[in-house]
Amino acid sequence: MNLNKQMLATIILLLATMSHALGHVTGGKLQNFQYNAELAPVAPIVDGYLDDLVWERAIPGKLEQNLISGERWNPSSDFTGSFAAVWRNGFLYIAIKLVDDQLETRQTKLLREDHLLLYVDPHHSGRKEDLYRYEIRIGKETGTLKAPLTRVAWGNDGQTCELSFRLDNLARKGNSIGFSIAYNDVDSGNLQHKITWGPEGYTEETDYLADLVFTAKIEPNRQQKLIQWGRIKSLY
Ligand SMILES: [Ca+2]
Ligand SMILES: [Ca+2]
Ligand SMILES: [Ca+2]
Repeated sequence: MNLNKQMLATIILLLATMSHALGHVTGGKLQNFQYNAELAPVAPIVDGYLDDLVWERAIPGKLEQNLISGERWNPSSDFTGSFAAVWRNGFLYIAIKLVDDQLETRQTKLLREDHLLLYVDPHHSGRKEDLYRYEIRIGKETGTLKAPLTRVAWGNDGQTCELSFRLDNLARKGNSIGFSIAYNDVDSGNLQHKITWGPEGYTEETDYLADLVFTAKIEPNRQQKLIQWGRIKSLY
């Protein structure tokens, strides 16, 4: 090995060791972390109650990553949370289930209240930009909604929630958007935890967003035909 090759090998080794030593979640690690939102045969009714058939079938994503410590969060009565997402006719629908031992919703400042923090990045920039951030107060449906968020509905005293985002042709089979969902848990007047859906090691400093991918096991047209056939059959 001549000197140049030796130097090059040393540099490569150093770089490899450095990136490993940093230990942060990088875009690379997030590549394998995604939520598949499946095409729904019928859109859910955005009323805050998760009794729609699509939510029974959707696979939940769990909020079990502590954004402050970077460690896994064990679901407990202190906080347990999950979400599911489906799409239909240009809309993304999100269902959320929350358990929180002390619900704090009567403060004037958002920081002193339990709230959800979502990022929906239709342009798939992959980064946490303010433009894509949605702060959702528990149990509250009033106020102007920032596009493309079109509706927020709560049920079961703030334990269930449904949201809809109008994404038009971005909600199509195979397309990906940036996505994140976290819960800021305020108990006894102080912020206790920030729990998110994310890979191990993911913290507040992680600038990258995971992917939400629009999937469809059956082609939309074929599925629509099947539904129509079901309707026809039910007439007899
Ligand atoms: Ca519903
Ligand atoms: Ca709590
Ligand atoms: Ca709380």
